[in-house]
Parts: sequence; structure tokens; C-alpha cells
Amino acid sequence: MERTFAIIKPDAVERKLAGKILDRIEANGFAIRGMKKIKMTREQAEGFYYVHKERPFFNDLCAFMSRSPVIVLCLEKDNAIADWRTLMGATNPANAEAGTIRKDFAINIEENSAHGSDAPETAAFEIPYFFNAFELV
Ligand code: RTP
Ligand code: MG
Repeated sequence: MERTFAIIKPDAVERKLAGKILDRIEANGFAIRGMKKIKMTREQAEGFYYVHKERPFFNDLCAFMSRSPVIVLCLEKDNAIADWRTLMGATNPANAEAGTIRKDFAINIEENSAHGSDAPETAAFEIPYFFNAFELV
């Protein structure tokens, strides 16, 4: 079993799409080990996305991710990291496969409804960034 870290991003929570996205998560065999609704501070968003700090979209991304609540999740299944990224679809919804979360729900390349860890080392940083051991069940 593998764990990954996921976020239902502000654009999706604002449009009341969280239930639909959680339904897809469970229907695709992921166990929800941790889940909570939080509103990130600007500083939390900057720390979470520090790998992107030199990218031109960093400021907009951190403003977006801290503008309203998100749902943070720890998901578990075999091959969870790759399978969750497949279920989300490409970063830019214009390039996402039919039936993916981003194809169906994302607004644009930035407001793209979901986040997923991209590697085991990333998941190992991201899960404890938001969850302590008692919050993972
Ligand atoms: P994520 O980290 O959120 O799961 O998405 P990702 O791996 O598919 O994309 P990544 O390259 O890590 O970018 C992180 C997030 O930054 C926003 N973004 N905006 N304006 C732009 O060109 C641009 N590019 C990326 C998106 O919200 C993306 O998910
Ligand atoms: Mg990424």
C-alpha cells in the first residue's frame, strides 16, 4: 500500500464540487486515511509550494491557494501516487483526458480543482505538512 497527499483546491470547494470529487476518490478504490477542511495562510501556501518559488506563477498560485478553504486528504491504495494523478488528469484541463477530475471540473491551468503528490519523496513531505499521526486513521 502507498499513501499520497491530495487537496481539493479553492475553486472546487467554492463551487461545491467537494462531494463529487470525494465520490470519485472512493469509487476508484482509495481509502481516506486523513481528511480535513482548512484555510491555508499565505505563509502555509508558500511553504507548501516552495519548490515552485522561482516560477512566474508562484505568487498567483499562493494567493489562489490561500483565498478560501480547501480539503486536504491523505489517500491510500496500491500505486496511490500515480493512480491519483491519473484520476486528476493533466495540470492544464485543456490537455486532460476525458473523464478526469480536471477535465470535468477545472477552470484553467491554475484553478485546476485538485492537487496530488508527484513522487514518494514529495508525499513524505506533504502528508506531515498538514497531518499529525493522530489525524491519520
Ligand atoms: P499539483 O502540484 O497542484 O498537483 O499540480 P501539478 O503537479 O499538475 O502541477 P505543478 O507543475 O506542480 O504546478 C502546481 C500548480 O501550480 C499551478 N500552475 N499554474 N499559470 C501557470 O502556468 C501554472 N502552472 C501551474 C496549478 O495550480 C498547478 O496545479
Ligand atoms: Mg505538482
